[in-house]
Amino acid sequence: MSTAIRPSRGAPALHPRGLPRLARALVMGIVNVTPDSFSDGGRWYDPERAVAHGLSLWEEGADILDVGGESTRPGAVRPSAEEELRRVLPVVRELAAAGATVSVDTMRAEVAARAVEAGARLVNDVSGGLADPGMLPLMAGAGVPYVVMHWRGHSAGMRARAVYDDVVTEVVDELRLRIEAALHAGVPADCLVLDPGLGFAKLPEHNWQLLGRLPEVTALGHPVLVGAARKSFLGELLTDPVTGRPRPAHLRDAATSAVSVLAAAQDAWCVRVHDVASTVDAVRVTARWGLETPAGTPQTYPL
Ligand code: PMM
Repeated sequence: MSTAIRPSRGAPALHPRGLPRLARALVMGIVNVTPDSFSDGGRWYDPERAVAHGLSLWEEGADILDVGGESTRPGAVRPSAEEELRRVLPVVRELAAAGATVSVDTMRAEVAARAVEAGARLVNDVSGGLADPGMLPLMAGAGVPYVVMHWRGHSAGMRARAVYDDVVTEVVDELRLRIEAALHAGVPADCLVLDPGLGFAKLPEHNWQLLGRLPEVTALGHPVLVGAARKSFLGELLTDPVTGRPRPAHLRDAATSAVSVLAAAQDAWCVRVHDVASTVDAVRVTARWGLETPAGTPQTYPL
């Protein structure tokens, strides 16, 4: 049988509790309130600008806005908890008050707790509960979905940890351990979302293997989030043949869209991107196409 990618369904089969349900992959728009993120470093650092940026992504059709106050790029210095709270809380509060579905991108239980109080409806923890021992107990009672990403440590030592015999098997095994830890701590199963963690302790070839074998991650039985947005493995792929320079981050959106479409066609639940408007169009096409395949499900939810 051919292993070619083809849209297998009209809608992601799995769906975390309490979040909007659509007949397509959801689109999470990125709102970084940081001075130093690799992809948009400093552009939205001021909370007022971050809110305005979030609202424009919401108008473009984002299903979720992911507000983060800590850059995870290699070598980034961690802000204090106070500084992280100062960055994210006003932005979460205002976007939630405006009616947006807001997610908080944090590894700290305290920040997650305060953000949920301020209206966040999803906690996105790139450390999968490993960075802060308070996170899983918090998520056991927070009543909102929780993204568990594959992670092997803070950004300072990330490259040295990008060592695998078989990256997909190891990421799946390590995610399974995080699921067990979360369930053991009391996090409800229907709140758990998984993420292979593209670029986190992964070399480009590791990211491509994870994408090419995404069904092994979805087979864990939880909704899957894919975050490829403008990451350096795309920049490396699109290296200029004349100058030998990688494609700069702000010119990686078309490549990101291609990843989003292919991930959606492989039943990803959500894609995390900067370029919301064209990604929404792209995942709607993917879902519509999938309705016509033999495995397509009747369309019960909006497209
Ligand atoms: N990547 C970044 C930040 N947060 N969260 C999840 N769940 N998955 C990711 O891949 C992810 C993330 C780093 O990218 P950014 O600096 O553009 O936010």
